[in-house]
This record gives sequence, structure tokens and C-alpha cells, in this order.
Amino acid sequence: MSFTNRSGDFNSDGNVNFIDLEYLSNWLAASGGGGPGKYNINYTYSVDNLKYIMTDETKLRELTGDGQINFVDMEYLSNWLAASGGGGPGKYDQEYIYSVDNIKYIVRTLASIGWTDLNMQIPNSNKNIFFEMYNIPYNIQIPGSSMTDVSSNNGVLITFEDASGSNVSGLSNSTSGFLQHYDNVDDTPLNSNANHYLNQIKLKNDTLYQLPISVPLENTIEMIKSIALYKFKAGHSYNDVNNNLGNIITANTENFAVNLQDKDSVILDQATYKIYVIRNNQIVQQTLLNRFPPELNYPDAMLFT
Ligand SMILES: [Ca+2]
Ligand SMILES: [Ca+2]
Repeated sequence: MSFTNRSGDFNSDGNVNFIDLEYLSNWLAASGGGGPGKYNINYTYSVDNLKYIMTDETKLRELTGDGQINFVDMEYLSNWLAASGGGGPGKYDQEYIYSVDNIKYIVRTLASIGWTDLNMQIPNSNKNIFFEMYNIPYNIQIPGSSMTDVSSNNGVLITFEDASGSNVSGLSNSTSGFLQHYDNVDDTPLNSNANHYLNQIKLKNDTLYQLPISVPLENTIEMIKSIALYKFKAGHSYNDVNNNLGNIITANTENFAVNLQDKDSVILDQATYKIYVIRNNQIVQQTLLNRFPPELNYPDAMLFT
């Protein structure tokens, strides 16, 4: 099941409707009114003997902007349902005025994006490039940095300039690999032959890497719009269809403007802060990327922010 993160979706099925109102009502009754200290606990509602829970994730879907789920949210949801004509698809992200109190109500799509909601522009094409990356900081702890806690099993996504809307052009997957932890000999070159073009890229110990993923090309020549990590929220992962929410952390690639062709390989290397384009078994382009944020001058990070 794929879903979008929406305020008011208390039963986590992607839509907001009367089922959520009932779920919320029963959880409030079972938990004794909700609010602080009531999250992540399974409450059994004595009337129907079913279990109700609001997790940290669903807590983010509260409706009134106070960070808590309580009776005020139930009233808000009830009024939105009445004003919108029952909620459901097509009713989100627009304001409805409730005729009884003449106040506006809205159910919003939230910033969190489900991994399964990322759509590929053209999943199948006879043209493609390959993308891989190395030496991404592993599990670093820098307060305020979105790279904090980036670890293995997070995703990678690539978007070309001509991808439309929210589509992406390439995604890591379970066969071609989510981020993996390199925990081995420091400074191991991608190719041990000193004359090989990949010899200059060296794996640092205790870093993350992404093996080549195929990125389908729509046109003969493409340019990359963005390269990003997808960091799953705590308790979420790509292989849990009900819990795969995360945040997108984008690399600063404004220096990188290369026309890519069919069968090119693109390698992003955090250790050299470069992005390499390989064509016909040679490096045809290497671009030094901006680090983020430059004024902080982190020792290892930060191509991604
Ligand atoms: Ca729902
Ligand atoms: Ca609230």
C-alpha cells in the first residue's frame, strides 16, 4: 500500500475521511483524551475491544498546529468533513468554509514523502546512464545537519532536467542497492591497477556507497537536475510498505552541467568532492562540487544538505 502523508490521516491509509474521525474518536476515548504521554501506546477501546495507537508519525498529522492530538483535532476534523462533503480524494490542500461557524478548514499533504510515492518518469527505456556514489559520510552526528544519522539502507534518487512535476528519473531499489556501509580497508581504489581511470577514486573506511543504478534516459542528451539521498525516518524503511516515509537530502550540483549520453557512467565521490563522467572507458569530465555549507568547513561532509 502506498500512501501520501496527510494531516488528519489517523489510520494511515492515505485518505482522510469519516474512518479517521471514528479512529480518532475511539483513540481519544481509549487513551483518556490524548495529548502528551499518550503516543506510541496501544490502547484497547472497551466498547469494540479493538486496539488504537497514535505513533510519533501519526502525531505529526495533527490538524491544529499545536503538536498534539486531542479533542480539538476531533472537532477540526469533524468540521472539515462537513465542509468538504466527507473528505476523500480530491478534497486535500484546499480551504473549505464551514457554513456553521464560517471558519476555513484544510487538510494538507505534509512534507514527508513516501518512498513508494516517488514516481519514475520513464521506468523503461532503451537508453540509460549509470549512477554510483562513494564515500558518503556514515552515521555522522552533526547537530542541525540533515546528514545526521544517514546510514545504510537509505535510498538514492536522480532527477533529470526534463523530468516533469514531482517525477524522478532514477531510484535505488532492492536489487541494485540502497546505501551500503563500507567497513573495510581504508583508501581502497575502485580499481587496483594504478593506470586505470578508476584508480583515483578510493574507498574510505566507514563510509556509505551506492553501487551503479540504471537511470533511464528519455532523450538522447540529458542533464542532471538533482542528486539526492532519501533518508528514511526512524522506524521506516524501503521494504516496509506501510512505513516508508523519509526526507530528501539534495547535493549541491549547481557546478555540474554536463550533457549526458546513453551508457555514460556518473560517479559522485564525496572524498574528492567531485563528480566524474565516464564514457568509452575514460573519464571525460570531472567537476568539483560546492560543499555545503561552505562557511562551516566541515572536515568530511557536506555535498548533501
Ligand atoms: Ca485515513
Ligand atoms: Ca492538535
